[in-house]
Amino acid sequence: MSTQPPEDRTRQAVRPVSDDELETYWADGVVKLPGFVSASLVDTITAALDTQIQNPSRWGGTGKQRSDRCFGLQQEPLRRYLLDDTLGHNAARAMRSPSANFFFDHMFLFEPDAPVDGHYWHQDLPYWPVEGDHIVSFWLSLTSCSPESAALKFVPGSHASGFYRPKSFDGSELDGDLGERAALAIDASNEFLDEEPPAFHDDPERYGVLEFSYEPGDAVMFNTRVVHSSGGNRSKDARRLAYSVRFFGQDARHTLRRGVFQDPALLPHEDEPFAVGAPMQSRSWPQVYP
Ligand SMILES: O=C(O)CCC(=O)C(=O)O
Repeated sequence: MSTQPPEDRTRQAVRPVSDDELETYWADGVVKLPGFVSASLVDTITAALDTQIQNPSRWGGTGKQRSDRCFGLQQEPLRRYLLDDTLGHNAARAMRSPSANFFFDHMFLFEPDAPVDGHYWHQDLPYWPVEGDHIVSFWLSLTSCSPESAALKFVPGSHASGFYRPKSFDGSELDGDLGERAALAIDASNEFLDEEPPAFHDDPERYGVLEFSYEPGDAVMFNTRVVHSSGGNRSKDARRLAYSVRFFGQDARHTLRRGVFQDPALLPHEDEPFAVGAPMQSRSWPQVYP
């Protein structure tokens, strides 16, 4: 039996990414990380997320497919995971950045029998008021899932192309009230492709779509520019629960793109400075590595 205090056990419960995994990530913009966190950490995170599901934050959604974000630093067991040394070091290595800051956490729940119409193929970065190459996500599966039960899929190599316009996953209006900072938004129309994302799932072979299955504790590390989606949960009895954490590195900068949704949850606090083009800084985004 381990004699380590619980917080040390948690800290060692995230494994380092291997050099081969990093090579795959750099080439494809995504790599699956089997057994990324220990079974006990899966249990700890799941229990904390279940508490969160009962008490959603102001950013929490409703319905059979819902998400919540930017809450983990306030819950001690999640905070230990999000600020874990090994996780932060993995992020810095993936970003090839001398430092890694925690950016935000994001929970995604599909209740049983929650298919989606089509897929919501998207890239994350254009939804966020951020630009730069040094930004990475770790999506952690807390339940078993397959492509039929909302396992996250990817279009490898798509991080190297332009951006599709951000839009909501379910057709609803995205609520992007930026307050007085809205006036600072810049014209970013040249960043966006003129087309909608293709229905990659209709011809997965043509696009080389990576359709993974995951066990609890498996993760994917992905570039926030890579196109990804889940096809909804067709399982009649099993939910799909996942928890993403995002990090940024040294080249990340604030931006605000005019005319498209920019997530207001991801701006510095009102009492903190904000300027388009300035380095990312906020008390919400602690440096995790070194
Ligand atoms: O879990 C999902 O369904 C979506 C996850 C996602 O898009 C993300 O983590 O960026």
